[in-house]
Amino acid sequence: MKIQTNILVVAAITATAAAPAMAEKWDMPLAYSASNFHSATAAEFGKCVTTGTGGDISIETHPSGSLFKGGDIKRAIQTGQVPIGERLLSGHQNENAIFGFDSVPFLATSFDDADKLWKVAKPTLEKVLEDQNLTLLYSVPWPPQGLYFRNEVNSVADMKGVKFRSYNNATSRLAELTGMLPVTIEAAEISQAFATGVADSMVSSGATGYDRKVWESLNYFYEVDAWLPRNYIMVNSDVWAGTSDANKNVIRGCAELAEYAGNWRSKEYTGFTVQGLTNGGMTVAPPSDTLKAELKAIGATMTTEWLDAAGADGAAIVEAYKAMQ
Ligand code: PCA
Repeated sequence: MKIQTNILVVAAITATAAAPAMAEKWDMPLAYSASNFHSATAAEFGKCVTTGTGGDISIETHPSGSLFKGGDIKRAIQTGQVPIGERLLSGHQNENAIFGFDSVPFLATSFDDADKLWKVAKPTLEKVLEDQNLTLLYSVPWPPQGLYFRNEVNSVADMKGVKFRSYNNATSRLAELTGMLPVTIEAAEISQAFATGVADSMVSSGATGYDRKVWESLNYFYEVDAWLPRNYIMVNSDVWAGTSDANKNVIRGCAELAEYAGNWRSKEYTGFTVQGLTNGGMTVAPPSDTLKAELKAIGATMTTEWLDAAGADGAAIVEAYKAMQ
């Protein structure tokens, strides 16, 4: 019995030695600049995987949309052009409303609430992604979204006709409902868009305004705290199925660390970057009571519209989230 076991062990060792794992390089496209905290988190995740797998899988990140632009990253992963990548979750709201659970105005407006919403939405989202040949690895929220303008705005009437940079369906809809003119522009290109007058406003985090130095063109940031949209990291499911269990474990471990570190960075970065906007010369203020009330009403309209589009799955997410409050 003893001898047989030893033979098996030797055979197993020989088999491993005879077929060493092929080292693979995974290119990982990112839409945002290298200086952005999501990109810094992804770079560390990449290093963690490279080290943890002993170089079996080495991940190289490509920030600023240099390999694929934000809008093309998910498709590139689905079709196997790249094995892994990061994208703004709500960027796919036009495919399936579920992707927009994080951009429902005023549903979850703090990090704690965004975390609760994430926990209840995650299983549904994982299923939607799995049907698209994608496996979810981790997700990190952006800081709360506020409104940027070139000129002072105290009510929705002041927004009429303003050119507005949007980044997903919800932001385009917000522009429509406030009488603004939406134009979709990737974060990597907004400094240029504001400098040349292609857009004069946007809804985004202090982090993105800071990264893109928007004080060079814009003058006002209103802390509306409309929602906290998320980025997520996905891997092609065929590539995932072909990955050894040992390497999968390493990747899952690195993903958990990255999610934790990314959340922490996002929180820390909120105050730091909003201060950075002030230092850059911008007026940072809460919205006027009028604007606040008008935005709440628009938010209610958008919530109804999202629930209509997201059907039973969307309603279940919102109900489960409200039950946690
Ligand atoms: N920054 C990204 C998405 C949300 C955010 O805070 C952007 O503006 O594109």
